[in-house]
Amino acid sequence: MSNIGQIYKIHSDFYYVNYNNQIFECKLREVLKKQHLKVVTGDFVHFENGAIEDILPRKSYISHPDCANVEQIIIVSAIKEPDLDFVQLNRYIAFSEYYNIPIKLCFNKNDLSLDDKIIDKVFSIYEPLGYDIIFTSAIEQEGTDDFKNLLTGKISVLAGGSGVGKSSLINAINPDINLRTGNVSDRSKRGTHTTRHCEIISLDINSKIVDTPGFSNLKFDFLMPNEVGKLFNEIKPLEQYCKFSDCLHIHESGCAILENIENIDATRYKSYIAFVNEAKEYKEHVKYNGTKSETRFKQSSNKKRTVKISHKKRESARNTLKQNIQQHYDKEQ
Ligand SMILES: Nc1nc2c(ncn2[C@@H]2O[C@H](COP(=O)(O)OP(=O)(O)OP(=O)(O)O)[C@@H](O)[C@H]2O)c(=O)[nH]1
Ligand SMILES: [Mg+2]
Ligand SMILES: [Zn+2]
Repeated sequence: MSNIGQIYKIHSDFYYVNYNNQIFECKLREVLKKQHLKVVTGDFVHFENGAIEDILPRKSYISHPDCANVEQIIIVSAIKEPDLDFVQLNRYIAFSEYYNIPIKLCFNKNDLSLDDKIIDKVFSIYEPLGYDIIFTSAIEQEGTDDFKNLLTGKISVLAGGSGVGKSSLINAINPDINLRTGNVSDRSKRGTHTTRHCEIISLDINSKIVDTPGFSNLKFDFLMPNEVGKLFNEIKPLEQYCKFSDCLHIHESGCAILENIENIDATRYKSYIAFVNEAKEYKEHVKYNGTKSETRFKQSSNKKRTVKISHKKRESARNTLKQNIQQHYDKEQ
């Protein structure tokens, strides 16, 4: 009889499975390898005698980095060092929206600079979009109770650029964990992430957090330009009122978004346009090379798995896109 545990960390060919808070080092069964089934951090798996036999259906999946079954994404930004970059933040938000996972926003390093202007700006842009917002300082232990409260009872993942303080925040609420953190100026010389792997950390019986190396190199080169608006909470509800159903909200006549442009924050709209342009490049690439699945994403791996994991009825196009992203990243690794 095999047991069911959760992958808490992967190192090369070794999969570390948490079963009743005991860790088992496992390898993949040949049959899984042959099926090209990819096991990722957060997956629930059947395992026996050091071998992983099967993956259970996923409740959620995100790529870049790969992890499964997280219930919320906490996007961490630094107010300074590195400077707050709204387009980058919007990129993380849009990416998380794509995966349909609830989003919370954490603004860290508020000991370095916290004027009311920044707080007002952050609240005025992101509160109406429905995102919970907290301000923290991992170093001064400010707002860390709010951070802890965000995590209670859930499996969360931390997203955000390198050096914003993700690992430091986890250390701040639980010093026993003592994750490695990096120095920002060293990092820019090295250009590497201090955290290299995804790892699930148990904070208490109900709360788990996945420390990640950030979600690096996110680009909207996997979806069509007219899908980008769905990732923006202020654009999505208006789209139905545009005169043309394929409206990209850039210069079209009868565009409900352009008619309402004064109610949309300029950095949000600028981010939208930037992501549409990335998606346009992707569309051109697809047009030039033939169909999406035959060109950029050649591998057919994970096809079976993706069908199995997507219990929710989703638009078939969206499903195909997700398969494509996963195949794309599988190929890259
Ligand atoms: N002043 C200040 N510095 C902080 C704060 N949080 C983290 N730092 C510093 O920022 C640097 C980066 O912190 P990390 O926790 O390693 O950042 P990270 O987001 O985990 O980075 P990666 O693992 O590379 O993705 C370290 O030097 C920390 O000491 C904070 O609240 N205030
Ligand atoms: Mg880190
Ligand atoms: Zn429009």
